[in-house]
Amino acid sequence: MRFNQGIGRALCRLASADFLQPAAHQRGLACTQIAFEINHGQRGHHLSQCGAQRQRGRLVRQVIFATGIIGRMHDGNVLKERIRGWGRELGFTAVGVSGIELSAAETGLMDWLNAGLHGEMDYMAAHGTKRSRPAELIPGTRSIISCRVDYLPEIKGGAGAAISRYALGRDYHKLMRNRLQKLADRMTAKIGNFGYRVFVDSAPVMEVAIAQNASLGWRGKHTLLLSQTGSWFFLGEIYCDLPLPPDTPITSHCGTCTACLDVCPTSAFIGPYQLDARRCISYLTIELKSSIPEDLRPLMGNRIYGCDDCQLVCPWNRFSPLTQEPDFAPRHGLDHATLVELFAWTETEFNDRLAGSPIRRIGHERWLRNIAIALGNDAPAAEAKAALLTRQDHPSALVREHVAWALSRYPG
Ligand code: B12
Ligand code: SF4
Ligand code: SF4
Repeated sequence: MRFNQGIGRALCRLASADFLQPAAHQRGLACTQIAFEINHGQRGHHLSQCGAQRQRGRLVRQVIFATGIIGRMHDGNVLKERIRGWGRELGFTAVGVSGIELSAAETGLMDWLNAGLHGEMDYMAAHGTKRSRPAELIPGTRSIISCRVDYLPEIKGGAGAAISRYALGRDYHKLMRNRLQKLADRMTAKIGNFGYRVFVDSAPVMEVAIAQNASLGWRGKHTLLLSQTGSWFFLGEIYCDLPLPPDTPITSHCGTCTACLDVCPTSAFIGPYQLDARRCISYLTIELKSSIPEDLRPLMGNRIYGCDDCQLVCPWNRFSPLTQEPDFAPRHGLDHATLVELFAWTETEFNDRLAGSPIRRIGHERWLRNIAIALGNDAPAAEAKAALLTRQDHPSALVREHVAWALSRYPG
């Protein structure tokens, strides 16, 4: 990545682009002159050079005009608003700007890692301080553009398998990455080359802390980012070398509410804002590769991929908009499928049907492991027991162990 050009070039191109040009021309001032002067802090020098070649009255008008532009642009606020607008046009539901100072989040991250609350998610500890120091990850980073995409789909629901809402449709990584790239391309087209990198989830990036700084919401006690239009959204970022002015963080609106902490089926919260990931059903069903601790299995109920409970109970999610993204609409009836149906999928069916879904990443073996637990938690039924029996000699020891546990919960 080239991180060698600053906001100067950006404003220069922006000034000579669509929205400033007419105004500049009306006043008989070449907009590139304004931009150059703004860019490189050589205000007096350039204006006096230009002015020396002009009438005194003309110079005064130029200075007044340029001062107005400087007032509007010198801290990048105009550019930031343009970026926000382009982001909205591309389908982001919110766009904000954060600086790169994340020292408070770094302390929280280190405490969390030192306490071992990340369990087997070694990638969370693998990058030293790069995760909390954006300029160590990407040298030259000066600002971060944080973007939100809403994912709440309309669902049929039912008494079957519970799959978290974010995973009912297509994987969001591709959509988010493409859209962030389009925003970066739009910025390049409007302001010229600048240094940037786009990130979605998997990179060592503190997405929630960044989005919080970028005013996209406040941190809910469940640790997720929350806004007055709920928390059913994904986050993605553009790290860039433009010194954009950061937005002002929003104050918390959790008040005395503790609904998310109280509802958690596995008591995964140590306290407000502190999650022991090792107990979270999202971790157990998605991240954990090995056997699921026996004491937690009965608490998982019918949740076979992720968990939405701490969000479902949040009062702010009553105001959540449904997603406008066709990609996030449920596929293959995942929003109302029965456990028995899903347990019957062969590995080929699993891979074919879940192509493009985030669920595919856990593989068929863990899929069966998770469903076996849910069948073990279900009210005993002949059909469910018969389904479990079909897998009791499965080649995978992991599957066999969970099937045996589930069968042990059936009478007789
Ligand atoms: C690892 C991870 C997980 C882990 C751990 C979650 C966690 N809370 O840490 C597991 C697998 C459990 C998980 C689950 C889920 N995840 Co997740 N996850 C991540 C990931 C990759 C990193 C998060 C992280 O840095 N954790 C490390 C710890 C240290 O961070 P933390 O909890 O934020 O800790 C801070 C607080 O404790 C704070 N703190 C401590 N004390 C105090 C006190 C006060 C007063 C305050 C304000 C703060 C505070 O300091 C710490 C540092 O900032 C991010 C993507 C990313 N790259 O950021 C997605 C991400 C957070 N996950 C996301 C989602 C959607 C989920 C699930 C909803 C999925 C699901 N339905 O199953 C669940 C929700 C569970 C939950 N309640 O958090 C989204 C959240 C979007 C949003 N609206 O915020 C993200 C941002 C992915 C994305 N790109 O959109 N996830
Ligand atoms: S996702 Fe579920 S298990 Fe994880 S913290 Fe929230 S309520 Fe608890
Ligand atoms: S449920 Fe209550 S405490 Fe939890 S995030 Fe929502 S408002 Fe905050």
